[in-house]
Amino acid sequence: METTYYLAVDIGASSGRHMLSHLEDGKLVLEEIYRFPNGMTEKNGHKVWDVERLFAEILNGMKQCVRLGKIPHSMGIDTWAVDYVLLDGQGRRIGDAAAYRDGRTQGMDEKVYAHITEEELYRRTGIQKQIFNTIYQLAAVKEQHPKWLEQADCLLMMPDYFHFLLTGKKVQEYTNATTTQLVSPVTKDWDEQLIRQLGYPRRLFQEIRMPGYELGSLRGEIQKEVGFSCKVILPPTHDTASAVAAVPTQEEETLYISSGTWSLMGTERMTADCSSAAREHNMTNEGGYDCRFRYLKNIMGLWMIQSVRKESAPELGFGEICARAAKETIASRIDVNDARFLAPKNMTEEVRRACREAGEQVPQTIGELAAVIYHSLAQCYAGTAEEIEALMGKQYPEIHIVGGGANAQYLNRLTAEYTGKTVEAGPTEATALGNLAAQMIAAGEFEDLRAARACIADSFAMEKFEGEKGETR
Ligand code: LFR
Repeated sequence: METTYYLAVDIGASSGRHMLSHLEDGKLVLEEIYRFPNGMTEKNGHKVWDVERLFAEILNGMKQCVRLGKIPHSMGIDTWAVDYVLLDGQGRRIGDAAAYRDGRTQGMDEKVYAHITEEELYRRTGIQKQIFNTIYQLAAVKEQHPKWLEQADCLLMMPDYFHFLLTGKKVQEYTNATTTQLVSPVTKDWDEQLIRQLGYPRRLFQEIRMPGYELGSLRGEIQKEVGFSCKVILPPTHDTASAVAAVPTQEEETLYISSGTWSLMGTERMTADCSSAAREHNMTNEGGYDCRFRYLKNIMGLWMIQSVRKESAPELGFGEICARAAKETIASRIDVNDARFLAPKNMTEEVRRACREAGEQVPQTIGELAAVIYHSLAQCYAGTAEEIEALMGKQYPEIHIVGGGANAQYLNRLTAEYTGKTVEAGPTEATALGNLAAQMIAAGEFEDLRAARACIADSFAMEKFEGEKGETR
């Protein structure tokens, strides 16, 4: 029998990859066929994404399928959330594709709250306040480039834009749409009244479609360029939604951390919790696969260590950095969720400044810096686990850590120690696996999410770290 391949294009803030998958003896086989770097660039004083280059890389990776003789039955793209492009009536981009860490959203919360209070906004959307949410980004456009909003015919989130370039079809995938903070968790559709209240043109927002939706086939021009045709099936296009779909568990409520540039820690719920308690804890209710809610919290994550490495020790691998950190005894801790670490000019200096201001020992070497960051992250995970347990009214004995960060054994060990819980690390390719799972469910390879998760658990090795609270503190 011929093998059926599926292609996930998974683009994160620091790199993108093409992952090809198929089933063999009931197990998922995953093959990385192409990888490319990503990162924000500066343009006209703003942080932006180079979407032209990203799309060229998407096509480059697709051509690799032809070289390997493995043509996918379907493909789907996932990326980070909240960022978008504006298009005119001819489908041409208006302005640059701004990156969420760009400073133009500063103060935009107040602009939004002039139309709707923060409390009411949370009650309506269940989305945590992050100054980079699309709702605040659009407030910045309204203030700084009102013409763009007038000219625009359509807004597409990043993966929807790439899907549009591939197929010519404009839709808005649900999981990523919820990160705009303009979607109702009840109707799972655009909150028309909210959009009107804020004065954003309604025409910008496209029809929302659930993961698994068949968008169409590659446009003729694209087929010619890459050398094949295949279906485009919407995965959970928000990378975190894909990662959560791939958490290898059969339990309905587990605690997970999707660990990458960000650490997203939370659980799944079948209904959103838009209570004031949830808002005060800055929990979010992002849309997930199968209409589940991703009840989670954004924690600054490995972005801090990636930045420090780039500035202070680009020659060292993360493994070596962890090894050096493990030898340090420095006791300084920082609040990793402080907005000062979102986009500092220099992360190394910002971490040192925070320690200095708190009267704590100032880390000097890369080992000391990494020790402060990793310990502070693990400490934050422990605090967050307690918050989630209090809000959910239950205890979780285990944490699943998925995504690239699950490779950081040192951090996994610290997490087990600080939380006192068993850490199950892996799979590291959760984002791509969730993307692929949605495609394979759509193709009938798996009956449902539960079956896909069981297969993922069976196909990849996990590493266990037993927690004994107190050891590291
Ligand atoms: C992780 C992530 C987070 C989102 C942040 C910004 O890659 O998608 O879930 O809050 O990036 O988009």
